[in-house]
Amino acid sequence: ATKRPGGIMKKNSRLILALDVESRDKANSIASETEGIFDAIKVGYPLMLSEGLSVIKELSNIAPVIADLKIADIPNTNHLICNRLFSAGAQGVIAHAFTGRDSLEACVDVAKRWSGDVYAVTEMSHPGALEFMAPVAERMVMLALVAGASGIVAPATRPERIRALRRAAGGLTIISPGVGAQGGSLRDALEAGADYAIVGRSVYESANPRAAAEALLDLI
Ligand code: FNU
Repeated sequence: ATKRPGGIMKKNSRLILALDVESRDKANSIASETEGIFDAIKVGYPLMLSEGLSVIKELSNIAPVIADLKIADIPNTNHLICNRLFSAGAQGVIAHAFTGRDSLEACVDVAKRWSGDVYAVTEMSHPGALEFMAPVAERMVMLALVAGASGIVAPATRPERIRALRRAAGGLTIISPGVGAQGGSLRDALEAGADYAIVGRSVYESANPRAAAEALLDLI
């Protein structure tokens, strides 16, 4: 399970499916085809803006859902956003850390009420994250710790950075996107200290998502 009490994500495959498809039917069919493989399903703007928040409840019948809206507002607005996501059935939310302690704590306050999880974004996986995020990523990890987040998001595209952020993060859960389509290696990310790898396109764009997901399992 996630390391903060309250989390219900079971650490099994250590794989999280990023379901960035834009239709409910596609989302449900991929989630059903791959049922039992992923420890959680991450949904973000593409699916929620296409189909609304109700997809969260549907998918949560298959696996715990992490809502990835990279929440980044003032504390009151963060509070309102988190309440909507948890009441829609999310088990966890992803929030930016760069907004500072009060904003992140607002998310954690709401999450605790729902026994849910907050994952704070520290350093993103794309090249542009080297401009502003990487230089302060360790400080954002410290912020995640003091704010009481369950975990952090760290880049599978740069395993050496996962290693560094793991040193700062202690027992926080690390979830790590960038495997496959963005060039990151699943094994390297997990070996560097990620608890979970997040995988999107290399599964949902595959002609056979279940086979693609099973191929990842074989690597672990
Ligand atoms: P795939 N994602 C990411 N990098 O890729 N939430 C980050 O630093 C981050 C994320 C998400 O590349 C991205 O939005 F904080 O198709 C997408 O949903 O495997 C997923 O992780 C990666 O998808």
